[in-house]
Amino acid sequence: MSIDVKDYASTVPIAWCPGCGNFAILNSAKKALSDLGFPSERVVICTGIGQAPKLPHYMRVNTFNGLHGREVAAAIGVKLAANDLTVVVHAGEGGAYGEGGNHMTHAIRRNVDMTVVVHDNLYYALTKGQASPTTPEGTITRIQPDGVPSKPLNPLALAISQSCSFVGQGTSARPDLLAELLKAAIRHRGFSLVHVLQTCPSWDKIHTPQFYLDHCYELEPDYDPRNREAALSLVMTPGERHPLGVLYLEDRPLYDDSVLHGIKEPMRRRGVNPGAVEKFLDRFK
Ligand SMILES: Cc1ncc(C[n+]2csc(CCOP(=O)(O)OP(=O)(O)O)c2C)c(N)n1
Repeated sequence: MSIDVKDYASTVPIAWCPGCGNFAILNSAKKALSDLGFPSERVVICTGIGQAPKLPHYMRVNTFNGLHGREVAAAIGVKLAANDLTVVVHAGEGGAYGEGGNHMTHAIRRNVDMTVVVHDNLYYALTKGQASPTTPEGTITRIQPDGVPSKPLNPLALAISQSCSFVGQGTSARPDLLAELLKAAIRHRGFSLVHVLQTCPSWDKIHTPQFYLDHCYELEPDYDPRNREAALSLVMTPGERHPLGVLYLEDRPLYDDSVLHGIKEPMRRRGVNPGAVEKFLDRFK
């Protein structure tokens, strides 16, 4: 049964720039949870620092706001302690692929059951538009006046190459499509990466909503996301047009299951048994 989107409304004034793509992503995030019928108390959104990480401030939902780039690490802890909750991360591409690239890579490899939504606006937006891991090579910024000297990271190829269990791409210019993608990602059991091509009216005059409408296309219904070679070749030759939808799917055992040894009860209901802790420590004597 779906839940009224208004149930996720927060009274915190929104501090994003007018026209920011984050507004559309926020609406898609609320719509996805409302369509899934997930009450706000069943969801935890973990974030770090940046414009994207402000998202859960503008929703009535449990949240953990930690350090820049450490949102995925915090989310793993939350998921293992509260394994009955739905854990979602919202991060900028700077936090997710730059400062937090290590955590992201290893969380993908481990396959923790969570959804990571990366708002890729191509810049470090909060700190005034420096180049981020995905800024196109040669782009001139106020900090890179001679142009960005490095090639941009290819996060989709990285995720697929590491057998990420769910890899999807959406855009803030197509919020309804993004809401559907988020629903599929959250429903998926395993590590889901949703890469969102996001507009940033303050630092980027090129990648406007119209740009993404013109340069993105929906994957054909007969596209097979379980074909690894096809998925890799799709994202290794990015070109001018960006595919939207579920790019890659792989069923893998969950890290959560292997470390929790079948325990279904969340930690807050299990309580602490000092005898069990001592017994556990005895194994290392
Ligand atoms: C470890 C660490 N490095 C750098 C910073 C400074 N810092 C805070 S937010 C930010 C940029 C955020 O960019 P991004 O993660 O892409 O999110 P956006 O603001 O673009 O949504 C930076 C560089 C920090 N707080 N901590």
